[in-house]
Amino acid sequence: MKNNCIAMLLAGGEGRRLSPLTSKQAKPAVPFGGHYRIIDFPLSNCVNSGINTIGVLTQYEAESLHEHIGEGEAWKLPRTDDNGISMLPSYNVGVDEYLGTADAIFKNIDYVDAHEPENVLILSGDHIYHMDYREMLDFHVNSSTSATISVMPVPWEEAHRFGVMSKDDQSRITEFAEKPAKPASNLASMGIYLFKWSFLKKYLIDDAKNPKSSHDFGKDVIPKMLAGTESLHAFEFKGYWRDVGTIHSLWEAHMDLLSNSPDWQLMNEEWPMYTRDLRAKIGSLKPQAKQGKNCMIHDDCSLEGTAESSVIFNGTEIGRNAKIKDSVIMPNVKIGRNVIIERAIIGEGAIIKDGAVIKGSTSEITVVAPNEIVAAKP
Ligand code: ADQ
Ligand code: ADP
Repeated sequence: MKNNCIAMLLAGGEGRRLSPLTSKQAKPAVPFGGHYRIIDFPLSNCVNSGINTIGVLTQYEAESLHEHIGEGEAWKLPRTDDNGISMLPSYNVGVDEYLGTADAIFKNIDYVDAHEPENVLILSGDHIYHMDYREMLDFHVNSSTSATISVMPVPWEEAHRFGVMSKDDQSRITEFAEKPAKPASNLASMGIYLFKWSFLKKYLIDDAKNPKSSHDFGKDVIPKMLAGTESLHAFEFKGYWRDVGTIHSLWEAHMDLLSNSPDWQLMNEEWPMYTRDLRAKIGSLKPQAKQGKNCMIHDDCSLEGTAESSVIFNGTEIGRNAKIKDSVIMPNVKIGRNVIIERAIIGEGAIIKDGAVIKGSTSEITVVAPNEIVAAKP
């Protein structure tokens, strides 16, 4: 069946910079925002944008994503012959050579072909945002282009973490550099691409034949396209978007949830969020709990101590006289009495014993690994 646009969601990265949160989990499966996982953002965006065919490309710790997504019912997208969420492995088990993001799509050309899409939307599994992809698709179609990259300005000091570019007054991309040491622009690629499938397929096949390529979109495929005859277009996204690939950015994105900014509301009736836990409905997060000042605390946790400026996930227990501040407490964490936690991220299932003190600094957020046991210093 002819399908105008399908999405391919890259969810296989190892997420080394999010270590130790990613030691047993793929980066897109890391908890976010009280009861979600990072991958819920692009998946919910697809559902809300009317994109109902999604291939999820897995690789590193794929099990954690399979467990979360299951058959896709939570997103109302159970797999049928024509649409739904499909889990697609992006490498051959037993072959340990690691290839990049473009290779993951290349290895699934047959899946895309089977849907005969006009356009393919490439998404990342490590971004926090609400975006109506139909606006990008309209821009893409109206510009009669084969390739559109979503872009937004980022702070200059962070530009080196991104692909950065320049564009002309027709929104055509004139220069692109992937993670340059000295960025010439702060207009960043959001790693969200919309391609005419016939155009992308040709470049993927060429790239796969190139032994010098690392088979990555940002490093290899986009620069090759830019050197070709067709122009690439930049679609400027106006909204909240954060790449949460580092511990600091993951922590900051949680603090952004508490800032009550009019530009960014996680709970938005017009843009519902879906996740595996069906209890996760609008309203079940309390922005102000009785013991919590400026906190987001899941209904399903018990708080005997006090919390300030923190996000506390489901299933967490916080003991008497414990003090939590500027922190992210992931699901099912047990925190004992008289514990002090400041500027930290506590991984899922960790146990913090009575009297333990965990403090980050202004420059560094402290992380406790999932399931780690932390005792008080004698
Ligand atoms: P990065 O974020 O560094 O830069 P990278 O982490 O390599 O890109 O990959 C993006 C996504 O693909 C991630 O969600 C990751 O999990 C996943 N992934 C990586 N390798 C994969 C594989 N082999 N199979 C399946 N999934 C895989 C990119 C762009 C930059 C841009 C930033 C914006 O390259 O130009 O600025 O995204 O965040
Ligand atoms: P990070 O940059 O934090 O490591 P990513 O998951 O986005 O997070 O991966 C970035 C790089 O890590 C990739 O470009 C690749 O070089 C390497 N990488 C990702 N997954 C694997 C893997 N399964 N095996 C080896 N290297 C990997």
